[in-house]
Amino acid sequence: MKKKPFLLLVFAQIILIVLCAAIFSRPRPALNVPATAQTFQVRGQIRELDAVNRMVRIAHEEIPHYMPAMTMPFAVKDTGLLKGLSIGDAVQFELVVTGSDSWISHIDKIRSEIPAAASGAQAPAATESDLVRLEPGESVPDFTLIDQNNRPIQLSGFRGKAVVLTFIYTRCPLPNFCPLMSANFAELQKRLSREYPDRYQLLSISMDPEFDRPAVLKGYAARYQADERHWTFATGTKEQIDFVAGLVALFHEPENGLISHDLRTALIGPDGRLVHVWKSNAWTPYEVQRMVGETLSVAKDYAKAR
Ligand SMILES: [Cu+2]
Repeated sequence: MKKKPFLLLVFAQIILIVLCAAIFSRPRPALNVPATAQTFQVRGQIRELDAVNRMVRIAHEEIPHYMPAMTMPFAVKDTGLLKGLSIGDAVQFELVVTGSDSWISHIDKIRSEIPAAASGAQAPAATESDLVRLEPGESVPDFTLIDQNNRPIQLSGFRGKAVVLTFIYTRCPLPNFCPLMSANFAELQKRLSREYPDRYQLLSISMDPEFDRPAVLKGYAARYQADERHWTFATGTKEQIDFVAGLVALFHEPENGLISHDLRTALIGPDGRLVHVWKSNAWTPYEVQRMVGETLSVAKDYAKAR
């Protein structure tokens, strides 16, 4: 007679344990392919491998209905995928694209690297993207661009504020590149407006000055609810953009209507000196907010001490 409630209790406990296990052991969703994701099978050749930043740069063939043939950095979530691969290898890979992210989920070598003698170049010890022209602490040379209202802006015009600048282009199709930079800046705008109103400036500089004219940037700014008082979108001539990009060694190159590029986000102190450069998309608004706070408090102490 007593057995039944006991069994029920055991049964309930088992269900509870299974439920807990299911909740806590749920695989990180990023590793799964969400139902809404698109996947593409692509062929290409490896140009750069960067396990630290979970990135592989591939010169790839056309991805029908998505992207022309170009050389692009792609994210990998599992760096184990890069094991056994070398620069120069011909590969076949699966690209997953969701509304907010994109990454390589599978990659196979189809032909080993083209020998150095044949390709004429050994894998470079330091790639261009490792080089930052300016070092932290150095004064950032002044530059002039035009903003989304077609008005000239100068870096020196933001003196006294912490400036966070990044590079984007409005037609960028990869959710974890430019769209992520802009989404992160939107979040930064919220955080910094709360913490340090009027002591900061966000600056998104287009890498596509031919297409991204002020009116285009104005529409793009609205999409991210940019507050014009704190967040400027800038364009200019190709030479002007190249100058600013060169300061932080941003790689960017037009390719078949899109732009092959990597990422640079820089923090410049209120004194116009470079504080830090983030070289990938692996930064968070929280991290930048903290560094902005430190920079501003150092500047304040310095002003007091004088
Ligand atoms: Cu982009």
